[in-house]
Amino acid sequence: MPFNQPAPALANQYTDDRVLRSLLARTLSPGVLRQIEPQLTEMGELAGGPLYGFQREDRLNEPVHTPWDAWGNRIDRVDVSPLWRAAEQLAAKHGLIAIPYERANGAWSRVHQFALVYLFTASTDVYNCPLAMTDGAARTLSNCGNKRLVERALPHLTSRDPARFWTSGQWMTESTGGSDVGLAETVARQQADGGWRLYGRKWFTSAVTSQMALTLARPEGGPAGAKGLALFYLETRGADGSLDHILVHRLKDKLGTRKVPTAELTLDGTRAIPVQGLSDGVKNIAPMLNITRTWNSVSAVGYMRRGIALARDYAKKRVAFGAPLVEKPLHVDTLAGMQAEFEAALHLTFFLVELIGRDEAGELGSEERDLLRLLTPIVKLTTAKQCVAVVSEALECFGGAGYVEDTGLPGLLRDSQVFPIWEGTTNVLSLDALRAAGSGAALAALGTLLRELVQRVTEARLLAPARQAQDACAGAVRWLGSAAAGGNEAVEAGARRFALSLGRSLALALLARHAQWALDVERDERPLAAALRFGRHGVDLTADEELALSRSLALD
Ligand code: MFK
Repeated sequence: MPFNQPAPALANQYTDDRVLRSLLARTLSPGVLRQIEPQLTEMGELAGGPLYGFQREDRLNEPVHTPWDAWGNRIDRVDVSPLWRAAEQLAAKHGLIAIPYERANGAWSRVHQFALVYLFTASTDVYNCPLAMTDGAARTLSNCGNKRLVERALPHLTSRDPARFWTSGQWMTESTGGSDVGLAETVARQQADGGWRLYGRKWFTSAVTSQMALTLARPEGGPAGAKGLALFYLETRGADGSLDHILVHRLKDKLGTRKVPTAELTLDGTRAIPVQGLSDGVKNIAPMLNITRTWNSVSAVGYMRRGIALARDYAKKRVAFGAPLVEKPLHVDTLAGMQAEFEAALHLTFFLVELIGRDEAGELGSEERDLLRLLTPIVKLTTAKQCVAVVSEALECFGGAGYVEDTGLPGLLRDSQVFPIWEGTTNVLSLDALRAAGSGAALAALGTLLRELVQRVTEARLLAPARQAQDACAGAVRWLGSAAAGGNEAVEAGARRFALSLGRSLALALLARHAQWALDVERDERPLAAALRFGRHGVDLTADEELALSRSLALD
């Protein structure tokens, strides 16, 4: 027999996940954990077993757009992959959207939901995209005070019955820009009967198969910019089941997220209802953005975990130069570096999730709400960058096999590359973080949080990383003060380094706090190792280059 390399395999993705289990054991009360654990175990079994197998079988299936039927009628039918159809059923049955709206576990309902999402995500070919938008729409409608829309859509969006369950699109991007949304050209025209119809081209609509969408349009004659846009609710199909004056031109030919039917479409008189007045559309859709950005963070951590789980299993099996890779010091060191990034990202993300749950349960004061606003873009941009680096490294752990399509590994990297782009690029979110830092209240709250986290650390080996986290955060805040004295250009040029420093220093402080707990309660030194290693990777990026020199370097 010729030599064959062994394929990697996955265990139950919940019971096998020391980091998630330890985080939940520290965060949740024993009663809540006992109650949700069977569901997590079931999802972990699905994710590591049948769904992972299904995903590999389904690898070549992509959504298909059929513009016309055989008799020349425009139908714009979009068929999604078999795994996507199964994922929709599973998502409804497991309450992936319902859980935070039912709020059975009060402030901890978001942790419950996102622990399941984290397990579900890497085995379902980015079905988390429509789910993210559905959750965002449910949150936005719940906040908006529009009773008619709440009563119409919320029972569908939060249903556990697959037959009643709806997903929602978030149709913002136009060819004028995915970042500069205020340039949107879609127009809303009021009809004689008082209703509204939308006219315009939406350039990046993930996913076009949803039953409804929240979208932006400018009421005719309204002022330019973000303020002049209004937030509209639309249902994609009329009573006869056909698309409501929506023409699907084509599906995007994307680097990754190939299973997501992202479409270019024209709204040619689609009926729509203003959600919340006739202006301030960007501001009114912001609750949706903040939820989908959180899904982005959770998904990024889920993909990191998947890459590491596969690479670790393979390292136990793959023999090279006379020994399995797990006995090779350099390979082990590489895995340790990936694991440290992942552990930091998981603690950072679930801290944000905890804040959202407490906010929705009415437990946050104004300082913590400012902190939540600041951390949403920071966690998204930090984890997205980590994910691409970790998943790229995971592919390298397989050598050439990581570069071969039918291993399923290249798709992981292609999908990961969407996380820093979707829902605001790293730079756009860095600028958003500056906006959220605004008056200084959020930064003051972050400083207080860092002090509290660091105070809980007593283990001698953890004192240095804890101090490093606190110093880096304080240094970033000081940098902002001194850069501001140099004018807007200096602040903007350093915004990404500032945001990443805040994200990484908070991640390190959370990791150090957890490591202390794990030493005390679980007698486990691995989180300590993660904190030391993550600290060595660096958390303070604010060191300023000379502006004019950087400019000449970039534009040469
Ligand atoms: C794996 C799962 C991932 C999920 C997949 C989902 C796929 C969805 C596909 C997509 O739709 S991707 C497209 C996503 N697009 C973006 O994320 C937009 C990126 N651009 C931005 O985020 C810009 O920062 C923004 C458009 C919001 C800035 O626009 P402007 O024109 O500069 O508006 P401005 O004046 O800064 O903000 C308008 C108001 O909104 C301000 O409030 P005021 O009027 O009271 O001053 C802002 O403070 C407020 N605002 C903006 N962003 C906010 C926010 N408020 C709360 N939270 C935010 N994030």
